[in-house]
Amino acid sequence: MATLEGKLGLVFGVANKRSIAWAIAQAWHEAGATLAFTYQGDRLKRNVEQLAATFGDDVLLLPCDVTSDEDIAEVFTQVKAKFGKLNLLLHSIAFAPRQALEGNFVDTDRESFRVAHDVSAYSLVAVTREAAPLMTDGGGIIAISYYGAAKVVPNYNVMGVAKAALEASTRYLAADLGPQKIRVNCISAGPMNTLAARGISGFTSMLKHYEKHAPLKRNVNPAELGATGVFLASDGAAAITGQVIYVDSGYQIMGM
Ligand code: NAD
Ligand code: 0WE
Repeated sequence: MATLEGKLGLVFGVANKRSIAWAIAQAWHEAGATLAFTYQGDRLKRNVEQLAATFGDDVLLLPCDVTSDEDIAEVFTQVKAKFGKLNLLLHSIAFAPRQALEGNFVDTDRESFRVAHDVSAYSLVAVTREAAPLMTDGGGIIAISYYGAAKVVPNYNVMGVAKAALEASTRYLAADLGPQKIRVNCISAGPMNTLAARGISGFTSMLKHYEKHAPLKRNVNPAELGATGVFLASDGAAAITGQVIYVDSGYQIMGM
């Protein structure tokens, strides 16, 4: 029997087939979970519809811009109506205005800082608050982070500060919700060739840098993020909460 048989999950952050959210959703599905999806806006609806259709023709699909409290509330109203409860939630969302991801961090303007933190960190708090009352048998919540939360990665800038807030939020949420057997963890992924990485100047050389310097001398593939997502969501991880698990070919252990 698959490890997530009978589990009900909600996935935020699929944009296309390369999305980390899609890699984890596929692995959750293969492990036996039943999933619902949100998509950011009409621009992405078709993509998510087509991907979700590979799981069957009655997959729940809901629009959600995480900067909107109304959108978030409506998502959980619909999930409650369809599922009645929830076991798993994946948060795989980040955004900072493009100009904030180049040049010096010291030049980050107030609005870029606000938007990056609203979309990339506060949204985890907002969706967790709505999900918790539906997680009546306990639950597993996973967010996706990056090493720039912990160390300075050139140009990652305000996104690194927002990821630090995401990781700290994971710990505070884990402490609040532990008594309800709701676990909250981050997967810190090595660089992946997704839409969010496209057009980041120097991204290809970053992939080469990991190949050269990570202990495993290679990059990470989407199925490996999926497998970690299944583990963290499964009863095998029942005593793991508030953690940041690095899935990065070991890059994070190196000092030089
Ligand atoms: P992606 O572009 O496929 O996913 C990003 C998602 O964020 C998209 O689905 C987009 O619709 C969503 N999003 C942005 N603003 C939103 C909003 N206001 N409301 C709702 N959704 C919104 O790229 P990805 O690389 O799969 O990114 C997923 C997560 O993985 C992000 O948190 C990212 O920081 C993290 N991550 C990415 C990498 C990488 O190298 N690609 C590495 C580590 C961590
Ligand atoms: O979290 C990310 C990227 C998230 C992201 C991407 C974009 C591109 C388009 C957030 N906001 C935007 N805004 C846009 O307008 N990653 C971990 C991938 C990434 O992005 C970098 C990296 C890495 C790695 C940016 C600079 C340096 C390294």
